[in-house]
Amino acid sequence: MNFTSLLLVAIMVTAAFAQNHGTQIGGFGSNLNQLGFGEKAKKVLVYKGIETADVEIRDLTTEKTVLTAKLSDAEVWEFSGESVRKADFSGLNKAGVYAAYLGGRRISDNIVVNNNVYKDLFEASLKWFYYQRSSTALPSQYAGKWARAAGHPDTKVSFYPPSEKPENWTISSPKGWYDAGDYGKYIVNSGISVFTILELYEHFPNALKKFSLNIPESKSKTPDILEEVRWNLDWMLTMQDSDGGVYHKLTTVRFSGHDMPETDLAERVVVMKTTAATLNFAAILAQASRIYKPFDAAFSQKALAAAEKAFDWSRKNPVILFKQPDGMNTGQYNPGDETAKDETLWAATELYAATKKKEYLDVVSSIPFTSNSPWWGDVNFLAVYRMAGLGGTVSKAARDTLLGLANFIAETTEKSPYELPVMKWNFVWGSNSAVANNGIVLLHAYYLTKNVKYLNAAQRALDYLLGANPLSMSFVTGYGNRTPAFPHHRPSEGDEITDPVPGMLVGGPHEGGQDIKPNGRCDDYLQKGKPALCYVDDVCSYATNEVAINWNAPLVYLSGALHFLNLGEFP
Ligand code: G3I
Ligand code: 9MR
Repeated sequence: MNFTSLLLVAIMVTAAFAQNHGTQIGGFGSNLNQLGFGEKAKKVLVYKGIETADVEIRDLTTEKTVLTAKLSDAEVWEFSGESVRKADFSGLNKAGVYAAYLGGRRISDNIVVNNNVYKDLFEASLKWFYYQRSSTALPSQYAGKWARAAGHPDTKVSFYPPSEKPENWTISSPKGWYDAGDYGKYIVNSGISVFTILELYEHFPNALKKFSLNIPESKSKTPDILEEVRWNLDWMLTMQDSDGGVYHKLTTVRFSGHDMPETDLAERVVVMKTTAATLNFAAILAQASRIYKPFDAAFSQKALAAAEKAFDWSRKNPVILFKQPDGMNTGQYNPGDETAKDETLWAATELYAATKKKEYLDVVSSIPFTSNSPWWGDVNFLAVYRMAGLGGTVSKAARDTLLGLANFIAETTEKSPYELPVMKWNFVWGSNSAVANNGIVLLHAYYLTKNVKYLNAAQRALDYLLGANPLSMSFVTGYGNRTPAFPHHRPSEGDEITDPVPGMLVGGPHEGGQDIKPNGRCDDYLQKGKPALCYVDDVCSYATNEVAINWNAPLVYLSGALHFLNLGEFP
């Protein structure tokens, strides 16, 4: 092969690499929230250099130094192996655009300070759920340049394996949100996702009644956030069998190609009913029956009846775990969830909140609260949130549990060299959602106590997601200075648009490496012992760079709550 051919091959290989790899290069040498801060918020930057001078914060309009801050002593952050120093410049509380300097050299991205700094992010993170709608076209009037045709009508869905149902058995199960980067619809993952968004509405109803998402239902009397969630609730209701049990998921038998929804024409199927799915369903429909009552009384009644029927089914079928049928490879939402005690507790709290029936309180009292931030496989803490707000003896136990975990997370944050609410066990598949959920625990504690230490630590959770991390990147598509360009998200890959759909939180770093295949496209991005660095901005990395409804929901909550708190609202 002559030189010219060799050069051509080298150029092509480089281009291919660049086409699918985001190469994140840090900003000016420090890491901080790339969107900025509310005026009264906690403000921290993390720096890796060794200079001893003070950090100067300069107003970029006047070029004057408005504040100086000392850098802490260097400490090693165990999750990245970096030696870092931090500077707290929370005294900067005047709206404006600033930057940090050290010894006359600029060391930070722009630092935007104003009380509306998270509005667009919150709106985009919530609007993303509209982009995840199945069974409908997304016209440009609502979807802008990410408009697309309808996919997956799901009006004739079969059962899998087919041998377990009569021939030609089908159900109609339209609507609902695609789970993530794939086109599956999963009840278990809908549970915590819907809860989290509805919890934000319950905490800031007045602000959210006025918040438009520019969706087809925006002209109705029902708040847009509730109209968007309704798209998934309507689907969830179609997944309940006549006996009250709920099918675990609706997907194709195998994951589809990375194309647009309207091109994915493979047979769609539902699979076995499970206890976890049925209890997630019961909890969510009970919660929805309370929230939608002022807007749609008939739906509220239907939701509550379905929830009670689902709970009854679960009492007769207490441990039916999902088992992936032979030949199927789509998402499972199990293993990882081998008990239904947490779902039973959560469903009972929501049914108690909706009905005040003693039979549900008796179940709640029979299952202990546990102190783990919630995720799809452990929803015990969602029961803690619900009961903490209800009053009574059980509520006291819930509040104690909530504050116990919040104190641990806040103390971890204060001791962390990065001043982050991040623990070793958070570095799992979907680590960014674990950090976001830590932030939600902290905000619930802030609401209960008004102790600003919880608010400050919650701010650091959002800071981490938006740039205060060793990769010096914002993990949200389109929001920040260095953001994911190649998320594992079929519509973003399949459309002819360079920019990925905006407002999506990618899963984030962890050492699992489940997407690394020998000689595969997803070359080895792992850095052993440094989980905070194990991430690659490449479509191949579904273990670090996919997006999911249970990851965006806590971002919606965290960015929305901090936005409304910045505006002076309080639950
Ligand atoms: O529960 C164990 C824990 O005990 C253990 O210490 C830990 C470390 O090994 O693993 C934990 O199990 C993990 C489980 O998530 C719970 O965190 C599994 O290893 C891990 O493989 C599993 O990953 C899940 C992944 O699907 C694969 O099943 C993710 O949580 C889940 O978010 C992801 O969900 C997928 C859907 O199936 C399909 N749609 C896309 C979506 C996002 O990638
Ligand atoms: O796209 C799928 C993603 O949603 C899942 O989280 C992931 C793990 O279950 O699987 C992805 O699908 C891949 C499959 O697992 C293996 N062949 C390549 C598929 C596309 O990346």
